[in-house]
Amino acid sequence: MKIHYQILVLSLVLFCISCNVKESKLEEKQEKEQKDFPFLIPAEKPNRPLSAAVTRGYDTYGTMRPEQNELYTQFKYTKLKGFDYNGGDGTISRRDPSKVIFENGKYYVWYTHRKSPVPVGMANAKEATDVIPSADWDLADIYYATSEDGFTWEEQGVAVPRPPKPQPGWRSVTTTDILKWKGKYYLYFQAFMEASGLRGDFCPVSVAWANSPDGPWTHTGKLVIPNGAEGTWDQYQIHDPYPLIHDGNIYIYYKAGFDKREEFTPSKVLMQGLAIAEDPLGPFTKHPLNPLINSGHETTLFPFKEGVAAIIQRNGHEHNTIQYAKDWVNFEVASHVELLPLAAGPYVPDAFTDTKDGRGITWGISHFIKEGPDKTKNNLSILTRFDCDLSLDLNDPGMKEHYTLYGSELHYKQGLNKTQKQRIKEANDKLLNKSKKVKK
Ligand code: AAL
Repeated sequence: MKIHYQILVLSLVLFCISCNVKESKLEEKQEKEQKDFPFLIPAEKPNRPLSAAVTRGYDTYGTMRPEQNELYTQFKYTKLKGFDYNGGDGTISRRDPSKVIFENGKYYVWYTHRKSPVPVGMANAKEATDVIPSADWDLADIYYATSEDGFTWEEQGVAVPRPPKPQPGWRSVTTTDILKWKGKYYLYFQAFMEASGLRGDFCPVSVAWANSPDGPWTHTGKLVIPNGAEGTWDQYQIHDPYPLIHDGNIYIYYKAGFDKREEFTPSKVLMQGLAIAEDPLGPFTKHPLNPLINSGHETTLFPFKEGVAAIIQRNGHEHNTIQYAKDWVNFEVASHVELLPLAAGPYVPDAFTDTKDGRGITWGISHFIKEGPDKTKNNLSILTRFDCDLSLDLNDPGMKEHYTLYGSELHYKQGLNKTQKQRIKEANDKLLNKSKKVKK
C-alpha cells in the first residue's frame, strides 16, 4: 500500500514537470513565431518590447483605434434658428455662450450680447467712446435664450446688464457661465472696467445670483476671482470662468494670457487654471499648481468618469486635443481632434451633481467669430450648435470618423501671405542666379 502511494506521488510529480516543460516550450515557440506585432491587436498591452507609438496606444489613448476611444469625436455644426443679427452688419453680436442647462422643461443658454455701432477694433481702442465699442465684446451685456430642442432658440432678453460706473463690469459684462448650487443659480462673468484694447484685455471675474434661471439676477459687484499678484501669470486677466461641482466644492476653471512678447504671434501664451471655493461667492483659492492646462483659447470642461475632461481648441502645443484629468488637476492628452467648437458651452447634465461617474457630452452651443462682411475684422460673432460623441452613453460611429477630407477650398483659404510669397520668390531668385553663374 505504502509503495503504491509513493509511485502515485512520483508519477504526479513527473507529470507536473513534463507539463511545465511543455508549457514553456509552447511559449518559446509562440514567442519565436510571434516576432512581429500580431495582425489582431491584443486587447491588453502585450508583455513584449513595444515602440513608443504602440505604447501610447495602450497607455495614453487606452485603445489603438480612435473609434473605440470615448474621448475621441468629430464635431458637426448646425445653424441656429431664432437669432436676428441685423443682416450681419456688425451692430448685433452674440458670442461666448455658457454651458447649456435644462430647467423648467427647456434648455437655457447665456451669452455675451452686444447691440451697438460696429466696434473700432482693439488696436484702435483709444477711439472707443461710451457708445462706440473697441472689441466685439466691449459695451456688452449678458443675455439669455431658451429652447425646447436645442436648434431653435427664443431670446429672452437681458439677464445681467452692465452696472453703473464705477461698479465692476460698468464697461462690459461678458463671457459668462452658469452654476446651480443648493437651489440657486449663479452667473460668473468677466467684469470689464475699461475698453478692451487700451492696455490689453484686462478684467477680473464677478458674479450675479438668482432664485430662478429666468432671474431676476442680483449682481453682487464682488470680484470673486481677483487677478493674481503683480508678476504672476494671471495678473491682468481672468477669462472664461467655467464652474463645475466636485468633491462638494465649486471648481472654477479659467484662462489667462501671459508672457507677452511682441516678437511672437500671438504675443501671449494662453493657459488655464483652477480656483476652488466652498461657497459660490467665495473666497476662491487658486490651485497651487496653476496653470493646469497649457493650451486652448477658452475653457470647456465636463465631468467624465471620476475625473474631468477638457476640449482644448486653438493656441498652444496641445491645441486640437481632448484632455483628461482623473484628479481634476493633472491633465493628459486623451485624443487629437479637428474642427473644434470655439468657446464651446456644452450641455452638461451632470455639471452640478458632484458625480464620480461623469457621463460626458453630446452637444452644445459655440460661436464663430469674424462673421461680418469683412471677415478679417473681429466685429461680429454668431452662436452655433455643435454635436459630438464624447459620451459614455452614446455610441455613434458617424461621430468617430478619423479620415475626413475637407476639400481644396478650405485648404486654399490657408494660403500664403504676401511676406511668405516674397520670401519664396527671393529664395528662388537666389538659386536661379547661382545656377546661371555656374553655367557661365
Ligand atoms: C474670448 C474669451 C474672452 C476674451 C474675449 C471675450 O475668446 O477668451 O471673452 O475676453 O475673447
